[in-house]
Amino acid sequence: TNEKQYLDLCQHVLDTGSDRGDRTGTGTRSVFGYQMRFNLQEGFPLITTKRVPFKLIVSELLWFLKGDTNIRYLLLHNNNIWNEWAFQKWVDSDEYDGPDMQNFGLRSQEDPDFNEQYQKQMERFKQSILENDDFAEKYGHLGDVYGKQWRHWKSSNNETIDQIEQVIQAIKENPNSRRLIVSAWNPEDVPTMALPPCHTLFQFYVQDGKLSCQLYQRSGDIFLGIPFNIASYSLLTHLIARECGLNVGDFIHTIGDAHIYYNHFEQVKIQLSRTPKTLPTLSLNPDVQSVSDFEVEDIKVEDYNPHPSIKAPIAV
Ligand code: UFP
Repeated sequence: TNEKQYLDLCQHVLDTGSDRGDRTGTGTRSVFGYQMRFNLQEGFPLITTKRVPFKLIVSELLWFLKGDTNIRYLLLHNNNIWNEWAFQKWVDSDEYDGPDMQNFGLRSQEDPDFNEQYQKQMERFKQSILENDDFAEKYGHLGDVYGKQWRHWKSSNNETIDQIEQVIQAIKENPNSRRLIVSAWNPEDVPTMALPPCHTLFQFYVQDGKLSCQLYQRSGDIFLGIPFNIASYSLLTHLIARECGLNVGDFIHTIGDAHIYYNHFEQVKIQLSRTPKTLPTLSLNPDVQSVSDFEVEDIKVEDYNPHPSIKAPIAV
């Protein structure tokens, strides 16, 4: 089944991975090069052995597809997953007048007193982004993230390339093409990016009226990131298929450095002890055709009855 492939990945890395240091200082067990294939006709691959927050996946993907790079849209949808990156810019600026927020990611996890101060500043930051247009313009933008590379790639003659629009045109006009690619990896931007894109590149393929998508993900946090990423790109495949008048085929997930952080081992073992449930189905508002026109309320999963969520610290 679809979900078994994810559980097999977890087991494979635990059993055969190499223990490696990493950028975050947490330590991981990792393999290099792994592939999973999800048949999207067999249900929507939202993992059921723990609850995965589908709403966050939807608002993040729609944010990318709108070409938006300002976290205000995410905050309006109660989505906090990109906050830290914008917050960093604010606390590094001259305008910031609160307590020292140096290295807030690690300190907020280790020091409860600091965490209280941090949460307070983060609330202040979020309020300002939501209520103050100038502040949102100044500190809400994340720069060269997916929305920019997908929809406003800056070319050398200062024009912008809309890769999503182009790939949709190409799928419609030339479905046999072997060049149906969207790249988020921009070597010119990478040195100055806080988080170089994990989802480096994806490619589409059309056969028998069905659209398949393969993602090359350079780095994958198997416990926290990967279930999110599987659902996000499966949803993207559905949305592009809708606009192109196609059915969905497979989502193929190829991962470079596939790792489990040391402080996720217990959680992974709990998950591996659970029996997967039936996968949910995806329901899209039938009146919406274009990927740019979808709003969060147009996208739902039905019959999602997962095991309870499992908490784990995120490596920053
Ligand atoms: N990561 C994911 N999926 C994502 C995302 C990040 O698994 O969508 F944005 C993880 C992978 C890695 C870390 O553990 O975040 C990024 O660190 P690095 O740039 O060092 O690979």
